[in-house]
Amino acid sequence: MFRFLTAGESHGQCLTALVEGIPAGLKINLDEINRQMARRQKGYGRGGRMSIETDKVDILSGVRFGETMGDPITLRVVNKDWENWTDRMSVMGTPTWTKVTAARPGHADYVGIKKYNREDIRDILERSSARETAARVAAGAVARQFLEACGIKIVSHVINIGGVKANTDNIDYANLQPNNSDLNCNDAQAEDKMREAIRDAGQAGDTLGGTFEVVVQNMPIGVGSHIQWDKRLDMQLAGAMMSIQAIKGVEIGDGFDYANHPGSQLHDEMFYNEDKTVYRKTNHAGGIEGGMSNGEPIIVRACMKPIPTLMTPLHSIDIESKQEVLACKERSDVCAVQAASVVGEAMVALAITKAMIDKFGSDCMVDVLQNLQAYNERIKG
Ligand code: EPS
Repeated sequence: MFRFLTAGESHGQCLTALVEGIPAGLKINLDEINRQMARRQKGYGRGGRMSIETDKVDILSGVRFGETMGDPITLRVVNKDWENWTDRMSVMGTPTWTKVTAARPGHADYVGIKKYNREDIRDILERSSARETAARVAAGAVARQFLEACGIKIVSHVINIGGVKANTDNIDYANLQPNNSDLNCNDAQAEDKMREAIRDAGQAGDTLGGTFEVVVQNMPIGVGSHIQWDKRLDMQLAGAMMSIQAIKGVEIGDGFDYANHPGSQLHDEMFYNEDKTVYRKTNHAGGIEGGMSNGEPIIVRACMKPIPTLMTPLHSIDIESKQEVLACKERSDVCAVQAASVVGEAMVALAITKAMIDKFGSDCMVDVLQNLQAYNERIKG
């Protein structure tokens, strides 16, 4: 059993992730966790908050002398900005600050206020903020270290920002490498145009969304299962990806394009090579058949909507007076698609880790790796 939870508000004291089920005996590299944290922060189009924070993880439990013990792992990311918000975000005392009452269309503001019976939109926006994804990236960075010990790698790339599309012909998904640019796009020409589009949107007080792909390489065959709806790996991946703030669409492999062609053109034909291995020449299925990994790279695509906090605000209502007003302006980002691609990697890592642990066990790394090796031996050919 593997699971994780996060806690914390955007301008509260810290964000926390509690990760349970990582086997004992996994070596943890804290610098590598913090490298993932820095990747989430660096995208072109991020707002002022990113220059305040340098997200670093403190490990508070579950790791001793650099190795997991099988205990729940607690990860903490301190919000440096908290110091500037103690008046508005104090744990005790009486509020002295004016309430936020102008709901932003597209945000959790209005529904959250109704559902939770609150009077200040801040009680909703603090937790619905995508700042929470810092805790997910921390948890995902631990999951990635587990997956790497099993030989599995996860990479991502951005393929569309605000309608500017990268060239995605002939991508070698099995060998796709991490990209360290500020938009995580492998097409340098398109990336320049994306930067231009973000700059223009920022100047107009507007925001931009986009699309990215997360790829899982060297995935063993048969993780996930066809036997029950909630054991299907594609269901677990789609749910994990859809849970990221502002994600509105998820596809696996050819996804919605399956609707446009006959079956004869879309199912990945099977061949047998001299090494007595079954192989495919195509990967329309995105590495999953019947809810199970089929050994091809897993390809998950997600679409992020433009962030709803606009510096040229949209028409809305004041939740207190019911007057028509312009939506509130909170400091925010013009475009966070690069950050979402890093968060997407983390969520995919967490979903794959759960499915791997369901299959190969979670007590200790020695058992997991032996189980994996014995299984790979049995299914050869
Ligand atoms: C974010 C921190 C936030 C926003 C953004 C993500 O910082 P602040 O609200 O202090 O500027 O930049 O949050 C949102 C996009 C949102 O919808 O709330 C972060 O650390 O990623």
